[in-house]
Amino acid sequence: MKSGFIGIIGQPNVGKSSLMNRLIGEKISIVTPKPQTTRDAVRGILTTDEYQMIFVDTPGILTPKTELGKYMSKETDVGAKDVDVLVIVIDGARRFSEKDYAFIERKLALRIPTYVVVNKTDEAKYERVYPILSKLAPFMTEAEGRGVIKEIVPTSCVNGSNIDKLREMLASELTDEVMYYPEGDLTDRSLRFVVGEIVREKSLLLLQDEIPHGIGIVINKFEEKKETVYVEADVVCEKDTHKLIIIGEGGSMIKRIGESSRRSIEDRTGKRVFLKLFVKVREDWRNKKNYLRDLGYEG
Ligand SMILES: Nc1nc2c(ncn2[C@@H]2O[C@H](COP(=O)(O)OP(=O)(O)O)[C@@H](O)[C@H]2O)c(=O)[nH]1
Ligand SMILES: [Mg+2]
Repeated sequence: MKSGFIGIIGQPNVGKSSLMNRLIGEKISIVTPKPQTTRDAVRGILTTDEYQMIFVDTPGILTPKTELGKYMSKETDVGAKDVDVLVIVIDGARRFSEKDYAFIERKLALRIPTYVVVNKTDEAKYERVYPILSKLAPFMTEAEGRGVIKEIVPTSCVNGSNIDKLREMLASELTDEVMYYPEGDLTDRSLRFVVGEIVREKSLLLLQDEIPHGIGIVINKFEEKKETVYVEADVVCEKDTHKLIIIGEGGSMIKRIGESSRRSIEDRTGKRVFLKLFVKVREDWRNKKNYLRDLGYEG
């Protein structure tokens, strides 16, 4: 039985969370088309008879503009440190920039076994992916001051292409001989945290573009019983106008967010879920330490 930690890093929106979910075969991290969906380093755990892989999904590289941004940036660093293997994810459908190149070079200097995943191959034409591969080619050979990319793996989280192959490669890198988590654990996070993430995901998916980045969820009441889960949560936003939009006409929007969240939590737990949502305004909460703490973004 082998085990180890695998950090998943890269730019926002390239599919890091989707990749972790695919590798584990369960939805652990929330996924939306919007950048900066992931705010915390979330561990996803895959245990088989042969190994235990602990993936660390991260918010991704960003230049922090708010206190929340600083927190997210720290969480990304956490996910890239003290891991046994690094997976750098690139969006194959987007242009590969000098910044991407420099980022990979810096990570190779850490001399952690590194795999580069070129994701979204279902969307990316070969003409797009090829220049990326040729830019990465120099990293396949030794140079001073850095390690080499062990393998470049084109993947798709939509059709599952090369996911099994990548999982096998990563399994071959595991060297620890400890079970870090009990069999059956899918994440290091509590159900309470997961519920907050689900409500945030449904809010991001259902709301228009300008609001999502300013949304946070505070769980005020959480009672899990044998057959039921009872939750009361605040959907926190930054402006009165946002509050009106989140509530929607006659409460229609918050009702949709609530119903869609409830279904998702029921799927996850197999229990009957009672969910009450309240919309609150906290001006500029992303820059206020005490609000950030209430929202769970601490440290
Ligand atoms: N077409 C396509 N879309 C993908 C793929 N992987 C992820 N996505 C989409 O890309 C967006 C961002 O994904 P997410 O996993 O949240 O990216 P993250 O910010 O890097 O964690 C979502 O809309 C996903 O559905 C893929 O392989 N192909
Ligand atoms: Mg993510």
